[in-house]
Amino acid sequence: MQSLTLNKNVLKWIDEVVSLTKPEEVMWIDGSEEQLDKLREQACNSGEIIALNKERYPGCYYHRSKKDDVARMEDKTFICSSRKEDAGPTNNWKNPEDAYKLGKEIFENSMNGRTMYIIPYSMGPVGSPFSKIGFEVTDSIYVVLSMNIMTRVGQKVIDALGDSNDFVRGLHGKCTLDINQRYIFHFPEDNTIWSCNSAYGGNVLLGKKCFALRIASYQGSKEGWMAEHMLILGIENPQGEVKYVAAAFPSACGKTNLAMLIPPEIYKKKGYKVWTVGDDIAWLRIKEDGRLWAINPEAGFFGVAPGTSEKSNYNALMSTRKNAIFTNVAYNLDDDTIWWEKFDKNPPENALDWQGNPWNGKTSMERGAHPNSRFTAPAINCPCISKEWESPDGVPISAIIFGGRRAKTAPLVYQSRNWKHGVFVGSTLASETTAAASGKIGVVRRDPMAMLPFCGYNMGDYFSHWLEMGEKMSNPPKIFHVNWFRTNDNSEFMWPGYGENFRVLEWIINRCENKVDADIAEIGFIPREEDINTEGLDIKDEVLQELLSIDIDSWLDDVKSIEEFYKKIGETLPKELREELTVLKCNLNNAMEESIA
Ligand code: OXD
Ligand code: MN
Repeated sequence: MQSLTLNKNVLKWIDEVVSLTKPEEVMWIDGSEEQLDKLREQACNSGEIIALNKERYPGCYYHRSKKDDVARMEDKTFICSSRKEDAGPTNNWKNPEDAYKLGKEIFENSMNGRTMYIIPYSMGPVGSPFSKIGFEVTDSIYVVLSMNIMTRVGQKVIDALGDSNDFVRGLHGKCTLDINQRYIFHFPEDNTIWSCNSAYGGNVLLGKKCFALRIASYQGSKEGWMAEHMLILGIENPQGEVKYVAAAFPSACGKTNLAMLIPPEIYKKKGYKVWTVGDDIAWLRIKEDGRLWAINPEAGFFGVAPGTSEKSNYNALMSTRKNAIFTNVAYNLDDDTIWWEKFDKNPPENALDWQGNPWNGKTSMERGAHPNSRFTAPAINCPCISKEWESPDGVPISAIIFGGRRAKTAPLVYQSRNWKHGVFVGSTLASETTAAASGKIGVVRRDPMAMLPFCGYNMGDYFSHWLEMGEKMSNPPKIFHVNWFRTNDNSEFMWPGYGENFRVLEWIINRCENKVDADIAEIGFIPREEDINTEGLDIKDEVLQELLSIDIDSWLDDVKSIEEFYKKIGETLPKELREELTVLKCNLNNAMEESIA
């Protein structure tokens, strides 16, 4: 097939990849529906995907990956910088020479008898000053079809690239899917990603975590911008003004739910609305107005299926009703539809489970869908998608929100004193494991800015970059921390969560607009009770009081755990953050002494 480009940099690299992997055929993905339709048909014929019920799920397909290939594999993920210290203490590191050598051994002849697909894609709207271009070479049609949902693909991307050498070179091969030979290598200094022996989205849709977070965070540090693991949403008030916030949460804290939140009835009646710009990744740049602006570099959602229902996240569910791909969920043989745990109360009786075994959802004790089964859905399907979601200029960010799952320590919401303190709050972000996940409640895992698995360089240098970005902004976003997961003595959640989180967002926006005062506490600004609107919410005053309270003892414990974590970061930890830790410790010790006196 004719190459889609005359770009010598691209062609030279493709030649190298072809002579390494030796595919039988090479196909350039031009992004046309005609070409994609042929690939869909071919993948249906080979059994790689199954077409779902055309009336109920038009344009949707079902896919399964291997039993041992169902999640991101952090122990197989490497940052291959020339110097080990540039990968830092939180990443696995491999010397680039060794990684290329090992990769070449695995990829050699691996596409014999297969077709190699070359996918030109843009992260961000094509041509936006925020956007970046990548190529993914793959031997999987599933990857082609999924990349076509998650990114902008095809000839228009090639045209935007012109003869530039500024593109990320991604090589993916299924090889033999051998878990022992599975690697996800990132070469930040070469704009290169190699992923082999996996077919699971998080490891093989190279535009997402590999490029848009790991490589892009490195690029951002060199070029003066930021790539963050953040949702972006807009909050519209009854006057029609929209304010945007970006929010970072570690996994299992409800990021997609917050991104697509439906405000409580009393707010809806008044005319408040929430608009989704993105649910997972934000690329942020400072503009001439001294503010931070953000785009969502993706074009789709790669969401966790189980737990998604009309009740828990109507907007996410509706996003999957056409042109979506479902992976590792249960397949209903009676009507060619899909099902997962908590989808509804009516599991299919004549189905296949996520491994393809016969499964009766009414009688089986086994799960139908894998806990990390996924949907890949076009963002444009989302009923609350923002009209700015593809704006090449991005949206201005009023607030950055960090959040974790903390049973006791963190209050419902607090505001940092300033940017530097906010960076401290983000750098110490943590979440606790739940009983369901580990059998042990309250094991704190530090996940700075929710970027622990995704920061493509040294975490201490990443913190410095955050501080430098703050220095450059005349009007930086205010930084907040939220915690929807505080529990009472009976281990019950005290805050209702979901749509009711809108009440906290309202306080955050009011703070950004200087509309409400707050109390200054040891850890930052805490809302006054009367400033959290509880109209229409069944919550007792003393519960709200407790939700906003600070338990000095558990904060002092937290300080110890932060000290440990900072020790691990080592000498690249910026001194500003050490100072913030000292301030926090002093504030807490003073409070403790006062309470004893
Ligand atoms: C994701 C993740 O899949 O953070 O978005 O793991
Ligand atoms: Mn994520």
